Amino acid sequence: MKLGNEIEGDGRFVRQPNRFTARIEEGGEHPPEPGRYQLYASYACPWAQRSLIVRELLGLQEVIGVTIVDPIRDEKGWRMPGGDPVTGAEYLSELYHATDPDFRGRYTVPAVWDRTAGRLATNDYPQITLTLETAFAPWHAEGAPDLYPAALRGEIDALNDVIYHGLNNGVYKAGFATSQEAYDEAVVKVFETLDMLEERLSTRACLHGDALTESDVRLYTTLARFDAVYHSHFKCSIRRLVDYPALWSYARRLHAIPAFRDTTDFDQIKRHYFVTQTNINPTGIVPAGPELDWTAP
Ligand SMILES: N[C@@H](CCC(=O)N[C@@H](CS)C(=O)NCC(=O)O)C(=O)O
Repeated sequence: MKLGNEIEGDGRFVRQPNRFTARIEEGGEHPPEPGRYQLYASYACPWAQRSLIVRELLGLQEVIGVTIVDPIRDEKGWRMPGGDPVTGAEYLSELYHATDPDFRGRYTVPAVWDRTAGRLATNDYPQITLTLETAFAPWHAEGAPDLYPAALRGEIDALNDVIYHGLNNGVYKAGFATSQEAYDEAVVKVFETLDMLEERLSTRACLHGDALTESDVRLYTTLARFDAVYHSHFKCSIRRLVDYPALWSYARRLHAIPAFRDTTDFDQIKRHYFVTQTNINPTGIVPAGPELDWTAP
């Protein structure tokens, strides 16, 4: 895995900016329409799983198509086994280059292809779920949850920011650090964030009260990977998820919801991180365990 210019001189990992950030919005270049957009996602990737969860929670499966990539990336990046039925591409990189022939970064999931425009509309992962929640509201299934209620948006955005820096991206900062100082700084923040969330969830069912929101989706995808991957592979080893009673019970409660469970594939998650990220696991050996019972009541 080549992080190239994403490692700073002091060993800190600084994530590349999202290259395609057009909004799917009414009156814009990419208007929301059923059948027009194809989501490229990997079950292994926490950023991509967010969009798979939200798509299913909102009942948008017939409105937004999905192509799932192979969990093991080769030197050409994410591959679509048998070819992508929508574009015919074999590699996701082809869609990046069809959109920007000069693209030089990592070809990342999630990415959304506009079939009418014949180009990628966005790979801006935090915006993709918000777009499904807002611009695609006319196509939400009856009774679908409101994951981004207008009255809570300020609070949701603020907490998402803390969760992103401390945890979602915090585990990557710990895992990809190439200096002790950069690792120490990141790992402490990961556990400070988990401690704060443990306290918050000891008095409420979801992060913003009783109802599920965008913040819960974002937290879940990191928790689902924590003990299986981040604890060992990213050296986030001060505590495990199962050592946090409120967080572990919350994670299992979310996992019991079909949109979360159906899109969580522990085997693909483990194989992806341990086999693909040879910068930190050069042998590519996938560890056995840990044995966790995600279905325990
Ligand atoms: N788009 C973001 C986040 C999405 C992301 O990092 N996805 C990972 C998988 S979890 C990916 O597609 N990586 C491809 C690569 O590193 O070549 C980024 O550029 O960092």
